[in-house]
Amino acid sequence: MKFLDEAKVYIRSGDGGNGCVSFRREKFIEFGGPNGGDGGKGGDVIAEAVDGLNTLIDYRYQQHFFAKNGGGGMGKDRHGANGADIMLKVPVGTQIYEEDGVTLLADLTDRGQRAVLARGGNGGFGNAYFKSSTNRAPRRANPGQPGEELTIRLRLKLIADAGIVGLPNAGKSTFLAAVSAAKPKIADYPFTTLQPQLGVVGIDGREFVLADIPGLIEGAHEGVGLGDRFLGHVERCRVLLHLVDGTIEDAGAAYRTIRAELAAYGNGLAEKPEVVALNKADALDSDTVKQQTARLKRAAKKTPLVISAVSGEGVADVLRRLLTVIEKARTSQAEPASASASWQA
Ligand SMILES: Nc1nc2c(ncn2[C@@H]2O[C@H](COP(=O)(O)OP(=O)(O)OP(=O)(O)O)[C@@H](O)[C@H]2O)c(=O)[nH]1
Ligand SMILES: [Mg+2]
Repeated sequence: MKFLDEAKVYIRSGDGGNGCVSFRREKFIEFGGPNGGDGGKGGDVIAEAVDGLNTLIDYRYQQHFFAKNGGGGMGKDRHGANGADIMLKVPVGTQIYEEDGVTLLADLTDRGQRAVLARGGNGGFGNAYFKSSTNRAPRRANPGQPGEELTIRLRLKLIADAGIVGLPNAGKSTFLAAVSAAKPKIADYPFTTLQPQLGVVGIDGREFVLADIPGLIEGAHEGVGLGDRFLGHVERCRVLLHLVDGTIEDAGAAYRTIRAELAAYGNGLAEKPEVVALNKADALDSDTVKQQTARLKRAAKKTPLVISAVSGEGVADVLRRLLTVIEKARTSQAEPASASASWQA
């Protein structure tokens, strides 16, 4: 299945049904009085985060979603039927923006979480409603209120606990494949990975989700290479794993390149906790390991772990470090009321 993480969708909620003007007319009953019913409410357009979806590909094929209009009120005090809602099923982690792509309407981070995106119009009152002591035969009824229409943008930001960043060929996908059941494509040319991949990692009886994203290169924030658009998928991670290929010339320079891109992207990525690892140790002699570690340490201002995604050396240490940060974040997160709470249906 193709991966798609952005979609533009046009939605319209239902109009309310009109109120009805009607009078009771029966043989032998004088002054039967008004009996026009109210119109029904128009349907809402609602988004819901569901399990089992991990792309927005469905929205490539259908981009228009209309809820049903409410039915008109009728005589004999009959209320119009309410219009049916329409439900947009989206993967967990989907953010919904206004057309400008900046104003956030809803952030659906939990399974089952819902947001009403467009409210159906209320039905109009029928003439029975306007009956009073001074006007016992009102001839007016309200029209239904119109629904809302708007264009929205859906943006999927995968929910992973940890994300791997690094230059192309650093061994990110190899690492993911080594520690999880994920089967990303691995090859010795840059930009093997074209789409983010997720894997579930088990360590010390605990689990977390690790994301592998396409490699970054200098200028990614200006669109060079695959650009930095996939960085959105590590925005929600609690910790980054920064992999540096030990076989390249200068591990320190590679590190700085990626850090510069993270800083240029913004959104808090540069401030995230980071575990730094020098990869491909199996292919290096001990002098080179020492040199590269020293360069990397100078650049990162902390001692990197030395690992090999191929031989497995040091990999468990990396996972434990990641897990420590993740667990700490999990326990300290006393679930502050989410900013989008008012949008939940
Ligand atoms: N010797 C050795 N080779 C490795 C190691 N890890 C990865 N490689 C090799 O490095 C090459 C690139 O690995 P990938 O895992 O595809 O790298 P990537 O970072 O995912 O690259 P992109 O998806 O292009 O960004 C492959 O040929 C791997 O076999 C390692 O620990 N030791
Ligand atoms: Mg890859």
